[in-house]
Amino acid sequence: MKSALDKLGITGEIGGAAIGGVWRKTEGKSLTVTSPIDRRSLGVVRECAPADVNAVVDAASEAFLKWRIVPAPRRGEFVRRVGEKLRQHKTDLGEIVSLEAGKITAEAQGEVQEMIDICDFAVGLSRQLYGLTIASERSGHRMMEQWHPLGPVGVITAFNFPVAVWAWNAALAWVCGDPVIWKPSEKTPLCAVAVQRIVSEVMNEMPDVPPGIACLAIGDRHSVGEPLTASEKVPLISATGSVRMGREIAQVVAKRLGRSLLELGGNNGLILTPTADLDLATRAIVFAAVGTCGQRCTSLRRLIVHESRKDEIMRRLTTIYGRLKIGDPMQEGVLVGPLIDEGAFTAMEHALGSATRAGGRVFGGERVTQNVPKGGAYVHPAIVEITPDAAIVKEETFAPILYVMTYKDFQDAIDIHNSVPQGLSSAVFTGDLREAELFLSPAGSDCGIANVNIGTSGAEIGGAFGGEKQTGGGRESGSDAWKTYMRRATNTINYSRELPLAQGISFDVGP
Ligand code: UN1
Repeated sequence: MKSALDKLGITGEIGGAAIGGVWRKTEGKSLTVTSPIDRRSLGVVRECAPADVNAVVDAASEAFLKWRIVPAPRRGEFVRRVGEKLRQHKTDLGEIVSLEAGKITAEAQGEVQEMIDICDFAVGLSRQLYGLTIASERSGHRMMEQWHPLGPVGVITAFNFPVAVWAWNAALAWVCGDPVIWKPSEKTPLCAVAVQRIVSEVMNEMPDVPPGIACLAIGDRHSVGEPLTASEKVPLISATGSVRMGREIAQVVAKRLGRSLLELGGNNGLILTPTADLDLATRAIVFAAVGTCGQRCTSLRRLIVHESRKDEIMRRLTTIYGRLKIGDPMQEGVLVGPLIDEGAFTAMEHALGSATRAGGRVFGGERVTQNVPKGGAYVHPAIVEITPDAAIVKEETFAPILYVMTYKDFQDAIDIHNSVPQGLSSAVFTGDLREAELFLSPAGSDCGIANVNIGTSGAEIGGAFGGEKQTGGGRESGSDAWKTYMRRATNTINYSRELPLAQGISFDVGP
């Protein structure tokens, strides 16, 4: 039987750059991709050198000149077909996500579903890129705004959502009239290769679509990230990753007065109140804290529980944690796959060490070596009882560590909740309307995502996704996030025979 990798053309040494379906023989170093499941080799990619990136950027810039004048609904037709192809390849692509990112099958399939969903969203959007008409202060005048394509968009994605985050960006960028240049994580380039193959199948069906609207450039921050972010030809850089990475990108892009859309770290909290439905809350907490092995930007990292319910929730959580099935993510029943690599394991160990030194009580967190594939970094998810002022609680560690802290009154809970530098996702579990509304109010959660009786992770694509403070302020995916991918033109049209000036200015230059 052909493997998913074979079916999506991942064999031999793969060139690190593609312009539509045309692969470029790149000049960078060779990258052997291994699976976090067991460190077996999955494929070899020849990375880009900076010159390859420049060639890709030029192709995207050229494609832009054509793509921007294609009617938006026609651009939507391209995205519709991409969505159809993704439906056809969902199982295989999901398998590659599991192999390369270590996600359990259900979550890998869910990630491909997010791609399909955003394609559907974007198809509808392609007929709804609305501007306003605005009352002019001058008679015989009309004012309006139009949204025009912006130009090539550089999309830098992380290993933990190796295909969906690209899709949020690409589907919107394409209907908005922008080519996309994708720099995937070096940890998950084969997912990107597979997606590129799928997209080029659609291009074969639609020869009028310029291939340069879908470009891929594989390589590290020096060979690809830096030339891409520094390029004046790329008006928007959309980047997902660490705060450190975001700071660097923001500065490079700001220096050339480009636009950046940043989706950086989260340190997501959930407030568990006296009236919370504990059955719901327990399930939500476990999914958010251990799902994707704690490697989502939206993973739950801080549980802020009312002191009256701490013992009960700890009892429930430690019982469930004790029976979580950890192991090969592609095996039925497994809920926790591996960490992405040894570096992630070391970071987890460090965080647990700091927590212990700060007086935290740690449950779990050990390495798992029995009944798991050899070579992968498997861990027992950890729960740490700790005080909210411990320095480690303010940091995002990309691993399944849940810090548990208590509060007495709701205002304290909100203060604790907001006392971290990141601001992505948040939740309150309560049956009390006042608490729920306060949490969602201007004086409540300071995050980009605030939920009631739902966990912090697993957001739908229909809402704008992103957060505040060190999370970077960007919004991707649904709602009106599309506006970041376009430029707004304000137009004033004079249909009178006079030339009145705004602000009532008289400027008589004679006949
Ligand atoms: C991320 O971790 O970068 O809300 C994205 C969620 C997913 C996306 C997470 N829909 O958990």
